[in-house]
Amino acid sequence: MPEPVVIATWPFGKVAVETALKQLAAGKPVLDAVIDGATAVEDDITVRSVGFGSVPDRLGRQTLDACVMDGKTLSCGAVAALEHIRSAAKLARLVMEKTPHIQIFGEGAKWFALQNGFPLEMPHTIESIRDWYSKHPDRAKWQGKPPVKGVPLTDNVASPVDESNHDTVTVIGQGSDGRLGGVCTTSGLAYKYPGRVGDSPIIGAGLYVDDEVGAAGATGTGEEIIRIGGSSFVIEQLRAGKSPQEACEIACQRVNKTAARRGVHPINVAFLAMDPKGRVGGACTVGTNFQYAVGRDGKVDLVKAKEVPSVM
Ligand code: SD4
Repeated sequence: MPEPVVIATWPFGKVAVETALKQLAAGKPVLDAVIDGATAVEDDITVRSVGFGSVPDRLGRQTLDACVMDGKTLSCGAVAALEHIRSAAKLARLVMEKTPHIQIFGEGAKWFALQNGFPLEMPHTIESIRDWYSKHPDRAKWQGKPPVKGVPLTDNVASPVDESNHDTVTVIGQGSDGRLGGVCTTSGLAYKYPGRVGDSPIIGAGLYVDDEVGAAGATGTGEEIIRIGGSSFVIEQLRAGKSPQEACEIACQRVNKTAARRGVHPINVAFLAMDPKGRVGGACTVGTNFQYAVGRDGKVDLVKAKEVPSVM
C-alpha cells in the first residue's frame, strides 16, 4: 500500500498539504482531501491570490477560477469568472458531480452556487480594497470624471495587468489506495481584464489527473500555460516514460521555446507533477522562483524547483 503523498504550489501551499495529509490519515478519499486543502488556502485572507480577499480585476471585481479532477474516473469540473462565492474549488466539484458539464462560467456559476446553498459574499478585505486603490493612482484620478472618449473603459480605470502578484494553489495527492486527485484554484492575474480566464479552470492546462499515468498542475502566466496545453503536455511526457521531474522540465523548455518564437521574455511559468508510484517533481522558467510543498510520512517540506533556462 503506498504512503499518502500530497504536493502543492508555493509556500502557502503548505497549509493545503498539511490539511490534505490529515484528511488522508483519517481515511478520506484523495479528492476530498486535496479539495479540503485548497479550501483552507481559499479561506486564508493573507493569501492574496487565491479565494477570499484576493486581488481584483481592473474594475475592482474579484473573480475566481477553479477546477478539480478525479484520477480514477477522469471525472472533472470547473468554474470560471465566479463572483461573490468564496469556495470555488468546492463548487467546481459540484459541477463535476451534479451536472452533465465540465465548465460553468460567470453568472451561471454564481446561480449554480446559490442553488446549491453557497452563501453570496462580499469577497473584499480592507487590504484588498486599499491595495487596489493604492496600486492604481489612475483610478483615484479618474474618480468623478467621465472616461476619456474613445479609450476602452479598462484602459481608463487601471494600470497594466500585474504579472508579479498572482499565485495559484494547485494541490495534487495520492491516497494509500493508490488513487490520484487534484485541484487548482486562483483569482487569476492581478488587475486582469474583466472576464479574463486563465489556465486554472481549464482541464489539461491548469490541471490533469489520470491514475494510470500521473497528475500534473501549473501556476504562472496562464496564457503561456494554455498555449502549450501545459498539464496535458506534462502528462504525455509521463506517459512516454519520463519521470515527474523530467516531464516538468520538458514542459518548461516548451514554454521557453514558444515564448521565444513570439519574442516574449521572461515568462513566469511553473509545473509540478506526480506519478502513480508517488514520485514527484517540479520545475519553472528562470526567474519564477517557484517553490512547492511536498508532504509524506506526516511531514511537509518546501522544495525549490529547478529553473529551466531559455534556449535563446
Ligand atoms: C492565471 N495561472 O490565472 C493563473 C495565475 C497563477 O501564478 O497561477 N499565477 O493565469
